[in-house]
Amino acid sequence: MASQREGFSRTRMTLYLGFDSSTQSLTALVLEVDGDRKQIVFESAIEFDRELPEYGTVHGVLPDPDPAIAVSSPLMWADALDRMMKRLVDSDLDLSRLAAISGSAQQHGSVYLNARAASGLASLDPARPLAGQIAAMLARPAAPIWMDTSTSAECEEIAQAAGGSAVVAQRTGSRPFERFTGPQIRKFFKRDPAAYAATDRIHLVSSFMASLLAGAHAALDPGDGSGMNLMDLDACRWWPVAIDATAPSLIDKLPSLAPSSTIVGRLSPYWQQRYRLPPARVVAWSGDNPCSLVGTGLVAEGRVAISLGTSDTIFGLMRTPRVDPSGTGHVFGSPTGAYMGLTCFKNGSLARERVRDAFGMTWDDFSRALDAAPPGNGGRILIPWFEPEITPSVAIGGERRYGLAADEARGNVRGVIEAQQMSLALHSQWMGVDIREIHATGGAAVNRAILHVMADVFGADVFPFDVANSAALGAVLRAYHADRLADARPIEWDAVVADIAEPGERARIAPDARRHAIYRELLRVYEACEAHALGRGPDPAPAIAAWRRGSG
Ligand code: XUL
Repeated sequence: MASQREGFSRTRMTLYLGFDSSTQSLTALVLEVDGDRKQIVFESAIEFDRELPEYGTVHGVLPDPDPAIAVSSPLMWADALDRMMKRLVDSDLDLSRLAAISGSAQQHGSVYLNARAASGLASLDPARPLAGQIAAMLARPAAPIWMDTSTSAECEEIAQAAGGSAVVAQRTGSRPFERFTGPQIRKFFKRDPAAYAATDRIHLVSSFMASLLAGAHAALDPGDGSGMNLMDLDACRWWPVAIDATAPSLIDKLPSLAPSSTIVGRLSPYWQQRYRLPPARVVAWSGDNPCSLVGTGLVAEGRVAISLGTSDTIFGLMRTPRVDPSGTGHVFGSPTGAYMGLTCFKNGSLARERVRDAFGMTWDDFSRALDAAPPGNGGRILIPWFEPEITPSVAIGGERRYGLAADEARGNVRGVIEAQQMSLALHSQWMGVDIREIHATGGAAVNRAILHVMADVFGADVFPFDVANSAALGAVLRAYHADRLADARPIEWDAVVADIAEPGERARIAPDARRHAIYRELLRVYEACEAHALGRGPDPAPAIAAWRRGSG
């Protein structure tokens, strides 16, 4: 009897696969669903620099003498996908139960394919590795990614042609931003018109990866489409004004837009034959931030997540879109069909690493140094723009220090973490959320010393998420949600995230009221230092001195 029951339940068990193609690695998660029970049964990551050194990336980026340029290799991403599939079939999972696959990808990056791609993707040779076959389909070997800051002129041109930055922000959710795909496309068209003309399809990283799985050009979801400065956010359609302002014939080169839950195809014969995989549904991929929204359980308004990854981001769901009047934030589509507000900071994990490495520390040393310096750092401020910054917009990198010596280990450690958290607090005020609860994710969210500073700066409860990769978790949950919808057995979003993308009360980090009071005052000092560093405000020394007197 028992074995019969087991046998019955096994047949109902379904597997879902979610990827996250991020700046520095490709992660895969497998979710097993058995009735209401969900669990992650496989998790693996391929780190590009270490495991695919033949592509020559540093932190996932191809080195370039110009610090404003950041490009990567689409072939490396394809190679990682191929190798990850091999890892999956070499595991002991019964992949015949695989029902659907989806994915998350770094936002804004673009892949340029020629006219050979349409037939080439459909007729890949299963005996040969993927990357070598994709090479002939590229109209441009390199893919510009979100870290690129080289398109200020194009942002200006697009804004002018489309009626001004504010109009672009109102329509697309963001003013023209250097890393956004439209300005990147315009730069490519201006620099290399012949290669632009030979481009048949411009994918985002997300729709490129989905196309590799489906063996056909895949549609783009509004979550990632809204990171292009090309999509009408309300209508979820391409906005002709922005398209015309960007490059000629662009409309013919863009993928179609479709809701996030769209099944863009079935796992192609290439994968079925190469790895004996079933014809699982391929669900539209989305951007890492829209996926993380689901992966951190933010399917209702009022809470925010902070992701401490290569970039640091703060985001939350919005029922109705509110555009940032200061022009630093973004409104993206959410996979749930609503919207999300987001602010992105480029000097995230690489800035933390810069400070750690400058003093030859391990992460444990770093945490100890952080705890050893007092909250408020004695009024010593570090503005951590080691690289050109997105928020606020800083074209030429270079950190600034106020009352802080460059060789003072503890002060610099405390300085970088406090600055990042104060900047997150300052530049997310436009979202209008009274932040009481923060879901912390991304690699650095395992560091409780950092999360204590986060809780104290925001005066909010911080819940670290168990799965470091909330983007991959969001992707796999999206696969589950879309598969149920396609089977005409729809499931509500709060049921999708229940028991798996919910904060654990035990891990809660509560703010300290006294420290929060210190940061409330220090935030104004930080703001003054930032204004000064941007050349928009007076010397903040009097503000720092006044804070020191007040806190002493
Ligand atoms: C968001 C952004 C980054 C990337 C990182 O606008 O640029 O968070 O998505 O992968």
